[in-house]
Amino acid sequence: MTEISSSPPLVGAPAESAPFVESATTSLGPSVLELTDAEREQVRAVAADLTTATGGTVDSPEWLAAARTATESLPSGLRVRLRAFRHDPGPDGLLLVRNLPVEPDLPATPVRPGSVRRSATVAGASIVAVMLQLGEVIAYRSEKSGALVQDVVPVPGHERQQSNAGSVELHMHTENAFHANRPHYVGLMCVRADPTGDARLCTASVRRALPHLSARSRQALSQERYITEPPPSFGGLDGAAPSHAVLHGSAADPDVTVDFAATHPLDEEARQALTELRLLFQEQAHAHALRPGDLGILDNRLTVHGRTSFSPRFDGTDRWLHRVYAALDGRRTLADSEDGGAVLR
Ligand SMILES: O=C(O)CCC(=O)C(=O)O
Ligand SMILES: [Fe+2]
Repeated sequence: MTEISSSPPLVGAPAESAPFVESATTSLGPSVLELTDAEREQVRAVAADLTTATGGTVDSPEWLAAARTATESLPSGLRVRLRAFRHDPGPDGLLLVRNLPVEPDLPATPVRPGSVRRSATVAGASIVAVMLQLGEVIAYRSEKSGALVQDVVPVPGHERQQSNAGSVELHMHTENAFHANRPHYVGLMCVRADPTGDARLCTASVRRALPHLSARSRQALSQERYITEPPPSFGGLDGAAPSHAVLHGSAADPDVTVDFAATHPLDEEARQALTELRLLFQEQAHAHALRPGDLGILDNRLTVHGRTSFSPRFDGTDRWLHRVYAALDGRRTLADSEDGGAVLR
C-alpha cells in the first residue's frame, strides 16, 4: 500500500463569511491509505457478492449479518489499518481510504430529497463492510428515512440549507451533535466528484486545536455552558435542550461536541470561547476534494467536518457521496433503538 499526501489545509475567514482560502503547507500523509488495484479488486469481489446476498436489501438484519461476515474477507492491510485507527485516530482524527471500488455504470446523481441506497451497490456495500470493521452500523429514524446507506447530494430548492442537501458553505459540526447516541465514526465515500471541483469536505480536529486554545476558553468550553438544537427533522426542541460542555472526557485529550450552526453559548464568556475554537478550527482545517473511490472516515469525537460552498447543476452530473455511520457500543445504542436493530430514534 502506498502512502500519498492529501489535499492542503485551508485557512479561512469566520464561519459566517465564506469562502475558504487554501494554502499549501501540511500534508495528511499518515492519515491516507491508498489501496493497490489488486486490493481494490479484492474489495470489489466482496462487495459484488453482497449486492445479491440475502436479496441485496441493505437495511435487513440478514443483509447486515452477511456484510459483517464479509468484512473478514477485506484486504488484510486495510483491516490492520482500520484496527489501528480505532485504537488511535491520530492527530487529525481522520483516515482517508482511497481507490475503493465504485460501479463503472453509475446512474445519474439523484436530485430528490432524502435519497438513499436501499439496494446494495458495489460502492454502498464497500463502505458498509469497511465501517463494520470499526463498529456497529447505525442510522436514525428521523434522518433519510432510517436508511443505513444514505446519499449526500445537492437538492434543488435546498441550496441555502445547513444540511448535506445544501450547497452554501456547511458549517463545521460534530455529526448529530445534539444526540446522546451520536455516531462514533462517520464514513463519507465519493462515487462522483463535483464536476466544478469547488466542493471540498473540510475537517479539523480538537487534538490540533487544543494546544492553541487559551486557558480561559478551554475552561469555559469544558463546562455545561452550551446548548445544541436538534434539526427540525428530529422534531426540533422538545422542551429545553440539555446544557452541555463542548470539550469533555480527558482534560489532556478531550472529545469535542459542537455544531457551529446549532450550538448556542449560554453566556458571553462561553460565546467568546466558542468563537476562539471556531477560528482555530478554520485556520487548521484540511480541505479534501474527494474523488470517486475516496472514503473519508472521521472520528466524530475528535473531528468536526463541514463543506465548502459549490454550484450544483442538478443535471445528473453533480457530486455524489454515500454516508454510513458506525457506533462502538451496540449495548449503549440499544436504549435508542426501536426494535433492537440498527435504526435509532
Ligand atoms: O458534503 C460533505 O462533504 C459533508 C456533508 C456532511 O456533513 C454530512 O453528510 O454529514
Ligand atoms: Fe455532517
